[in-house]
Amino acid sequence: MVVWTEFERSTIQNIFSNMDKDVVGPQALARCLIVYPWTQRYFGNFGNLYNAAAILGNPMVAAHGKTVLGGLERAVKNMDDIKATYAELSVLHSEKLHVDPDNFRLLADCLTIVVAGQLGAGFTPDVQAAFQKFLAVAVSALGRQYH
Ligand code: HNI
Repeated sequence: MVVWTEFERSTIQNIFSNMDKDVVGPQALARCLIVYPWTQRYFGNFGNLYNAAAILGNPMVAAHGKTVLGGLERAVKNMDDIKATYAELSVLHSEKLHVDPDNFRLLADCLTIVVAGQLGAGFTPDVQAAFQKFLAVAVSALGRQYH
């Protein structure tokens, strides 16, 4: 089981409660699709992903970015059992969506970069460490049902 310090818990909760999810989720997913273009293959039904401007302006990307953040919020609310919280979501990504689990980390890294941009000087090394630990646990839980 993952052990969280009080600092880690409060940092992660603060980041999520203060973030503007309607901005951060879409930006993180758009960045992932732009920086790692092979991730676009899972979103063939999302319409125009032709270039960075199209991706940033695509309403389906924006909507799905919010969905992903909603998924992460469930993990924040269940920090002591992220594995069980994500069991079904992991099966979905593995068996139905066939998403290569390496991509979870790429999206997590994009989210870190967007959050760092928003927090500016507040994104200290300690804050980064807590946030990335949380994302690593979430990514690992999402990859659990792959075999
Ligand atoms: Ni992901 C659907 C959460 C990473 C491709 N994804 C979801 C849903 C949630 C979710 C929640 C909606 C499930 C449902 O409808 O029941 N995804 C997450 C989280 C992460 C993540 C928390 C990582 C942090 N997903 C990724 C990545 C990819 C991805 C990295 C591909 C590169 N996800 C998808 C696709 C769908 C999806 C594709 C279905 C989208 C649709 O609406 O058709």
